[in-house]
Amino acid sequence: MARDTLDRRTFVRTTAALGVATAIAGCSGGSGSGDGGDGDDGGDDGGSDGSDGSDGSDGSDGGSGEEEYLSEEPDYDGFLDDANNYEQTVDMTDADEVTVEVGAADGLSFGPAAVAVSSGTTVVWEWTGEGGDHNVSSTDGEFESDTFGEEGETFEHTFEESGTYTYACTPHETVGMLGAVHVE
Ligand SMILES: [Cu+2]
Repeated sequence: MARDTLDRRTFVRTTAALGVATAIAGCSGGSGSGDGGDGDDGGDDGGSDGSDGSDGSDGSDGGSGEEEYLSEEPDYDGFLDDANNYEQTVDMTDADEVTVEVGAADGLSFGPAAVAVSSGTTVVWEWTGEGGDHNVSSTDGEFESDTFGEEGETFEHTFEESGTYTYACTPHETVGMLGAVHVE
């Protein structure tokens, strides 16, 4: 009996240690400030070790939470095919104001790269200071920021009309610094 318990505890501890090692290894890809951004590399092996109580209830109030994706991906006409940090469109249609990082993940990304908002929503792009000089330049010319490199700079645009808006960072457009806002 006693030994049985002990064995099980050892097993649990070993498993936990392994889980930690895996988590650490999983993070080592992207130097820093991982805002949940490690999702795109092989999240499907062994599935998101929820281990330490990341219950987050049904929350969306803390910010650092799980991202919800649109159930049906908008048609970006291939624009985001080479976009860094893009996997799916993050559903932020409940928010009045949405922040997108400029210089997310590896520094040459928008974060989230694709976001869905409701019409009337203001999107605030906020520079992280990573990756050099960036701007936000819409494909159809509807909005364009200045070019900044410093952390904390911001640019905003309010999307009144539904539709799909694509944009790029002009200096890094050719290396995949692309983004989109889908307005519902
Ligand atoms: Cu850039």
